[in-house]
Amino acid sequence: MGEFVADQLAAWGVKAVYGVAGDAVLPFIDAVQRHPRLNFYGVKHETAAAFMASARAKLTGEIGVCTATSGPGIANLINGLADAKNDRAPVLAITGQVETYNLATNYKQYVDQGMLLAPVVEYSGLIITTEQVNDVVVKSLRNVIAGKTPAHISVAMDIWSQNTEEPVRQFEPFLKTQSQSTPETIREAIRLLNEAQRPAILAGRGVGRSGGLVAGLAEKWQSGISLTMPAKGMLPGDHPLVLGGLGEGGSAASTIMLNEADMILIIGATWWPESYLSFPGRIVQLDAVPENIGRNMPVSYGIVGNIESLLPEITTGIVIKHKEDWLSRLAQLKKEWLDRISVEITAEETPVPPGRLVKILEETMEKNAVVALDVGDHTVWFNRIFSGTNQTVLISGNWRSTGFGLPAAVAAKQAAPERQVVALVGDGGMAQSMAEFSTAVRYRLPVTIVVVNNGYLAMEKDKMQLQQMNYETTALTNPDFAKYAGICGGMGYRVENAGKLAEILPEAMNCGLPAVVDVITAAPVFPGVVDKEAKRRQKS
Ligand SMILES: Cc1ncc(C[n+]2csc(CCOP(=O)(O)OP(=O)(O)O)c2C)c(N)n1
Ligand SMILES: [Mg+2]
Repeated sequence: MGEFVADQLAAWGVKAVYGVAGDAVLPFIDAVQRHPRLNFYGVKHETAAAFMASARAKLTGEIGVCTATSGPGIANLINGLADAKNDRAPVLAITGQVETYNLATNYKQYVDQGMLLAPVVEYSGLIITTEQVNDVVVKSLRNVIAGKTPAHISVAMDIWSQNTEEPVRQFEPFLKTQSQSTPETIREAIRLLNEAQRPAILAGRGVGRSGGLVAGLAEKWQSGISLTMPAKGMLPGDHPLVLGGLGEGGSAASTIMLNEADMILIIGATWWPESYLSFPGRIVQLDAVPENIGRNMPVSYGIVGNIESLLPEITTGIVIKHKEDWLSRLAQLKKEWLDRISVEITAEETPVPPGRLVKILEETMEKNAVVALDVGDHTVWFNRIFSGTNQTVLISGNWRSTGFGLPAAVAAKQAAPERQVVALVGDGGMAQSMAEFSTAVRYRLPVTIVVVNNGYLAMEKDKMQLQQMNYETTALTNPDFAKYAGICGGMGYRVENAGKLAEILPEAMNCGLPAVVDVITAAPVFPGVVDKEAKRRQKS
């Protein structure tokens, strides 16, 4: 049975399975290891296995697979599957279950797995006879591909040893058929866009490789561009029309532009931080997924289809109208913003200011690096300062789990060995996932983990501090992360001074081993939070 499942996965393009061994899945793991087109990655924690499957799916678009045993194994998968569900990453979880005759009893490690995972997967199948296998496995794969959503199958332990005569079902390419708006709908959208006097574009992860096309449209339409965090790097940040990120971690330029615009075209984004957007104008939204239209924002018109093919059509339909006043307003906003953050990226040396750390990291990394982010103050600093050239940003976008960055980096390096992979993680997130550093060592994956060591769960500290709460418990008791990297068999560096950082980072990135750069960083209250609090006080 293990062979059948492995063959079926390979036939549908799966290349890697991440998991932790446990007796209810051993035959499956064995079959994956023996399969010529599959690789099994034994990791330390099932949550990391699910994060890796999710990160791989986000980076490559292929199905990411994770596996775990029954009971505690599957319980640990939940967080990573929730991440996949929230960011629409195609992930399949395969778990073992107790023997058929122990189902629904209080036998050790039994839990109703379908019920346990119900909120985080679209479909959960249980295989208790060989006759079902084909249907359940293919149904789960179809769900994952067509719905871009996680699915789950569990296999009762005694079924693994039985054989099935079922043939492997070939991949069904029609499942990838995209929804497509009619030509009339597209024409009407273009007509609307041509009415704009002060246009703005909000571009998100769905832009993918079409960053150049977005820039082309913006140039002709004479609009500014705001980027959500996963879209950073899809368009060069130094393009004059790119005004930065959006929301708490974003740029004031971008927020002001979106509020002063009379029309916003949202392309491949669902992020709409309401408290930043009192936008009264019209919104046109373009997305590959129909249900994303109007998901989080009041949209007046939607177009659905392949972004790469629709953008040139829309651009062609735009009638050039000169919008000098708007363009000079955009230039002014961008300049004011760059002036404001220039102080942050050149600030005092010790401990390293977070803005300066992000800038040096950006200057050091390759133009097409993969950057895996964790969740915390360092993430909003990244959003604020990172301009981007052609990098891919991996992030736990909507679920926002700490501990995502390191496993995501490991999966990225293994999926795209030719690309430089850097993770930017907080000391809190590092502590949650640091066991996976030895996974990087084991599989010889030279990733660079930059630890923003500010001694706190700073994002939570900021909030507690501003609300006059006792924030003592957010202080961290950190081990020496650089030494830890060394004893795992990787390279470890500790940096206390910004000048040194510019020297050490390239060394770490080129050392050929997994490396940790532990950067002793300042923890100022994030300026976006200060601004938000000032606004709140003004109102009350
Ligand atoms: C799994 C999980 N637990 C808790 C949180 C709440 N949380 C959000 S940011 C943050 C702080 C993370 O601290 P650290 O990794 O040190 O990053 P910093 O904010 O200091 O840059 C926490 C605990 C979360 N998002 N996910
Ligand atoms: Mg921290």
